[in-house]
Amino acid sequence: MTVYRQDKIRNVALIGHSGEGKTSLLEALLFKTKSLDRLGKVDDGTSVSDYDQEEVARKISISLTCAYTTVGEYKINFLDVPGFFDFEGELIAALTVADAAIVVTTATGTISVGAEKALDYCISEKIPVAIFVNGINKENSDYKKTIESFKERYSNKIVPIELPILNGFKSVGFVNILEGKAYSSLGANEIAIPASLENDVKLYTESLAEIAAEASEELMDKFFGGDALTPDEIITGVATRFAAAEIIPITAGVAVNPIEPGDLIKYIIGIFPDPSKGRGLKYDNGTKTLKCGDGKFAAQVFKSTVDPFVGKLLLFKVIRGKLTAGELIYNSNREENEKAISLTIVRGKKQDNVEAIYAGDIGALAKLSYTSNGDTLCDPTARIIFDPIKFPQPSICLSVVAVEKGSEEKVIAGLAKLMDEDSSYKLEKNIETNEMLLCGQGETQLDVLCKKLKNKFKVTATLNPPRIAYRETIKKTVEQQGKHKKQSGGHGQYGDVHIRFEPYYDGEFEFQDEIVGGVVPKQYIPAVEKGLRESIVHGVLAGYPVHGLKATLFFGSYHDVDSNELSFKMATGIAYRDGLVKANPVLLEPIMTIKVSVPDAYMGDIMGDLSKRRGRILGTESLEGKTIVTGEAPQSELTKYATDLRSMTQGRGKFTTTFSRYEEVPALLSAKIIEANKQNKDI
Ligand SMILES: Nc1nc2c(ncn2[C@@H]2O[C@H](COP(=O)(O)OP(=O)(O)OP(=O)(O)O)[C@@H](O)[C@H]2O)c(=O)[nH]1
Ligand SMILES: [Mg+2]
Repeated sequence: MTVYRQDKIRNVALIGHSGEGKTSLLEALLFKTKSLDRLGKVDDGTSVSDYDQEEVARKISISLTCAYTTVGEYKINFLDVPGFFDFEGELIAALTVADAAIVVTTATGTISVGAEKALDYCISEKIPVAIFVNGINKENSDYKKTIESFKERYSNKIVPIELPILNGFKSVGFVNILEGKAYSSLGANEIAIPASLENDVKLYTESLAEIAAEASEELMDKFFGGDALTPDEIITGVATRFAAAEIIPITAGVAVNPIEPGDLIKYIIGIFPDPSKGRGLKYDNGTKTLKCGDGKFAAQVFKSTVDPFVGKLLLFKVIRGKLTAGELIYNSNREENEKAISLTIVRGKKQDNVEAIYAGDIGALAKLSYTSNGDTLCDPTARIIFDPIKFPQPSICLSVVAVEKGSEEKVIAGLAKLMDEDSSYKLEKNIETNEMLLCGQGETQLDVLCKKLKNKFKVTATLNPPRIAYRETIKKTVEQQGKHKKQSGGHGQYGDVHIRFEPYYDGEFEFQDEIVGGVVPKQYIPAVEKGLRESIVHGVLAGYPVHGLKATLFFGSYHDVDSNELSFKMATGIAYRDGLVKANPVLLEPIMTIKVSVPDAYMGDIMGDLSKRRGRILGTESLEGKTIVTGEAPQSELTKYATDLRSMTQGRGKFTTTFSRYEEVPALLSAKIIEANKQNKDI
């Protein structure tokens, strides 16, 4: 069996905006390196990476997929990441284990939001990142202008290492600037550098040498001493600076037939860091880092795929030591032993059995009993627990409802299983509205989950806007008698209470006993309080819980024989219903504090939009080149804010909300809510 050692392994995430060619590029690279004998297509549903039923149907990636290829003694693990913003969790998971990333972007001459976000994330996390400018064969594509746009935003970090040779919009070859050589299509033959590119090549070669020189004192001395660096020295220097995330190499090509990925594979092998030079993984709350290397086995699970028949397939990266098939391992998160029965390396949905996986490499395990996504697996005698993967917090919640009666449990169980597949969503019960809420990054993600429920677990669920947890209160003080009297032979029933209902600003509910002279006997007073506590669960307007109510029992009467606890409870209910209606009852709605972070240019739009949502702006501040708008708005106006903010800012905005307080609903709206509630009840 071939053993891939650390210095011969590359873990590369393909990231960027949706639809710019990541999955196609992966296909092209697998084909070029002969891991495939037929080039699949995303559009036909035949690509290695987009194999899931939903991916085929939607023609976009939904899940992070791993696919390896081999080139001589090298093994490259590609992680194809969905670009659609709803699947940001997959990006975070991939970049936790990748040692470098490639942003795939189209040669439109501008920077897409997805490319910008992916680059910004890599820069902030110091992840080595390169750019592949794709689609240079498309009409109106402009490779040079695209480079200029990146340079404008990321200044001198951008370093072209390859130039495409184009005939019109047809790619006929490329110049590998690192080598200073030109090749015909697919690197078939070395050719002369076209005269039209000579100037550019000269310019880029000179700047590359200077960039490489800055990698070490030795190279610096040589370079500034007037000696030219050798191609090997240039590659070493560029590799060092790339691994330190100081430069962003940029290359170009075509990901679909006729493919032309240029020398990307050569760059991955030549200048991309091997896992020992990667960032390693943090543990002990970010205070310590374990770099990839020898020792006793430790691995991080970063992706799980659920199959209702086969079970879970878990992707992991070995950080320390090696894992041998059949070995007993320990899951430090669950504190359980597991056996590595089925050990494989994966290319999309295809798995190849292996005897062992070494530090730095990515593999897959099936048939584990306790392990979930994000867990640490290790040698039982050298326990370690890596910090959890920081999945993004959900920004939208919709109510999920089982379509077929009686299938509620199946829906919940299915969603709970799928959670392992996509750890960036949550399923929670809203006790107040009695709804199951499915919370995630966007409506597409939640919709995909429902489709997966159907495909994988044969159960149908729909998504609705969540019910708002309205409340009711009163604005006026009233005194109300409630009398319950029944005399129908035998024992009768008699209870009579006078209760003062008044607004209460210090809390939800308070009961006070002001009975003097035993007009309501002591033993019945707890029944009155109990009756009130049971009543306030439903208000008199639309049945929402009542808050901010004080009830004082100040008078009443009883009957020696007929009075009992039940009668007083009944009388209390009457007083409550009759009294609250007169006490100017109003609906209250939850008000949220919202913080929206957007590039400055969107500030005006965001503020205007919040005002339209009955919101108010509390302030704005600048933070790291963004404007943070803080405001307040009713929850009912924000249920689909995630979707709206995305379209207002092309995906550049982020927001968080926290509950602030309850406030009275404006009269017109209140009437609508009450009416809608009546309709619902009538159905
Ligand atoms: N003309 C041309 N079309 C391309 C090229 N690369 C990709 N495409 C097409 O662009 C579309 C999207 O490509 P994908 O590979 O699915 O893009 P992606 O980046 O994986 O998209 P997500 O998975 O949604 O993030 C497909 O129809 C491809 O055939 C290219 O170099 N030239
Ligand atoms: Mg894709």
